Amino acid sequence: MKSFLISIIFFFSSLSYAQNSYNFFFELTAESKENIEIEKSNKTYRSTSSEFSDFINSNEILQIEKAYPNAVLERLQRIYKLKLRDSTFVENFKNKKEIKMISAVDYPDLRNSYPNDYFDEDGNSNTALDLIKAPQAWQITKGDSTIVVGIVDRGYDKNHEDLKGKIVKEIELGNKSKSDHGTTVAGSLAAITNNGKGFSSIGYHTKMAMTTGIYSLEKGLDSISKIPGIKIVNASWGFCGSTKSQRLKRLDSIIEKVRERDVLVVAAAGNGIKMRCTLDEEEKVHGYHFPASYDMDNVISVTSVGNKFPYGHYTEITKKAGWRDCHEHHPFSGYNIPDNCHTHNDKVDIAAPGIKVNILKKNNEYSSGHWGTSQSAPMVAGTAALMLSVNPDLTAKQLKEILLNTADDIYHLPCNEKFKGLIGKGRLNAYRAVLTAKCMKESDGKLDLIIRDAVDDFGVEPYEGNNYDWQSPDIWIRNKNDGKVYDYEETIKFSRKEEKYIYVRITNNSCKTSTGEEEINLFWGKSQEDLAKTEKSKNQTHKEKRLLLGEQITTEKIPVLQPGEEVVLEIPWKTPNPRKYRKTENPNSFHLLVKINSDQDKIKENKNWDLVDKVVSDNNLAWKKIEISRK
Ligand SMILES: [Ca+2]
Ligand SMILES: [Ca+2]
Ligand SMILES: [Ca+2]
Repeated sequence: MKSFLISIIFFFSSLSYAQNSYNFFFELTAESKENIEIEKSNKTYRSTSSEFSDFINSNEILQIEKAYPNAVLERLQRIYKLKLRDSTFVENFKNKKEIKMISAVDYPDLRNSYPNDYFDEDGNSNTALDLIKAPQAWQITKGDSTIVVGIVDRGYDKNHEDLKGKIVKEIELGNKSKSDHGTTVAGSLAAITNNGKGFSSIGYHTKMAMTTGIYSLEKGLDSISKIPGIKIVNASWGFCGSTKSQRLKRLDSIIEKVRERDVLVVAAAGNGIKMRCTLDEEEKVHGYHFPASYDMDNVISVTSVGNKFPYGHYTEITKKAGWRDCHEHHPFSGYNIPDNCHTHNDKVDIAAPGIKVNILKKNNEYSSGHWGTSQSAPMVAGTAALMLSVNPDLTAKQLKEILLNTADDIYHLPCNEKFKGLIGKGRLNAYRAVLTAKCMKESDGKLDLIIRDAVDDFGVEPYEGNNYDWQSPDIWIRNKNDGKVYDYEETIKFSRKEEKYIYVRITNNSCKTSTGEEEINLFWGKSQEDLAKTEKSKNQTHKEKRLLLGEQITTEKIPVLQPGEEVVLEIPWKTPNPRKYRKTENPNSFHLLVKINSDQDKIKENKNWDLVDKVVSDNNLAWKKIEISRK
């Protein structure tokens, strides 16, 4: 009874301690590492630099220690773990010249590897560009300023600070229009990126040409597709088809000429009922909208998906739970009809974010809550421009085929089940499309499968981002087997009877298709040190005080993966019981490690390396800290 009481007291005291501390990692600069060695003496911290000693002790520090004491890699030796009583003191560390970077454990600092206009004022990333994997695509190419995408529209703000110099040619047709629609479309396609203003755009360095004025838009399509060098035209407009319509007949003959010129037309599918095209009420299918709905090799019809909310997030506006990949109702698309969405029908080819997206508006203004397939189409057109920058020989037909064949299937999401076959091949995956385009032109013939250490790990070895805790976004754990829908972890509630589910995402980051013989090893360890021992002694478990501190969970085959393709593996796991670890420092904390084994993509070995050295040095290894609660 007595020992039971003591452990209860210990539990509560450690809990209150945890509530009053804030954890950070900081990295000393390479120069200052020579002069600063931090160690504890009595209750204060000492550094070889007395000025630095005074500084650290003035910040109510609870603890400083080397984050990876056994690491061999020089950079890892400069990283310290810091525990502060008051989080506001972190500002002092940010300003210190000896400190290269400081970041909180759960707040990844991505500013070094992303464009400087990728984040809003609150530090939130551009979720639409996250979703289409734009940052990964930009690792392959940021586009080419000699590639010009045509836009057929009415009017735009040529002096907008985030567009200036981007529109290299303008064709005026008819009288001037007051429309601002072209500003929004051009911004979504290729707003100036990494200029510290406004937003980033998928097209990055891509340039544009635009037709403006009050005129027939189909005439604009004809004019712009004649410009030598233009191989992609964006049409964020359209009209309903009727075989009797003179206007459609005119467009029929123009689109035929555009095809002969080998120009790709990326067209908005339409904004649902508001477009007033005939709707099949029974089937809930929208009527055809042109040019989007032409069944041609050089025309792509683009509808929308959301980009913003995690699945199950209820929004007051739609009175529904939505998700970033859902083609879903929104209240603006027309006339309060509950099931109305942006246009979906059997002519739609692909979907891209078009709900709650960022746009440019005239007079240097911006908006972050915009909707419309007018914004979805330019994301596809901008991706096509990146593809041309790595493979200028691609035809319109090839561009379309690659974009469709590399799209991510989103029909398995419950919110999209009712749209089966009506929102195209899936959601745009810019990374996979651009990589595939590049691989058609050149390949080094080497396989490279990856699992990421952090969101800003693009497979480059070693990983040198600022996410010091290596919180892999490619490993997550769920209480139920729903992890292919919800790709983030939750706190696991221990159960004696039920298995929990680990999810592991593997991506083929090379031009070589994998064989299907590659596999993963999955380990768990109580602490990072336990994990290191478990990994080293292969399949053997080791015991201390009759406690299991880690073991291999499973070995699993990786299916054949095409360039840029990913797979999510689902692994059931009977978790350890955290109650058995109640006398350890962090009873609920456990670690998972994934190792990719492949004859063609071998893990780098160095006998001096600790596990942490190996994890950052090789993209075949990643780990994740997880929590298992007692009930
Ligand atoms: Ca910008
Ligand atoms: Ca690899
Ligand atoms: Ca790694």
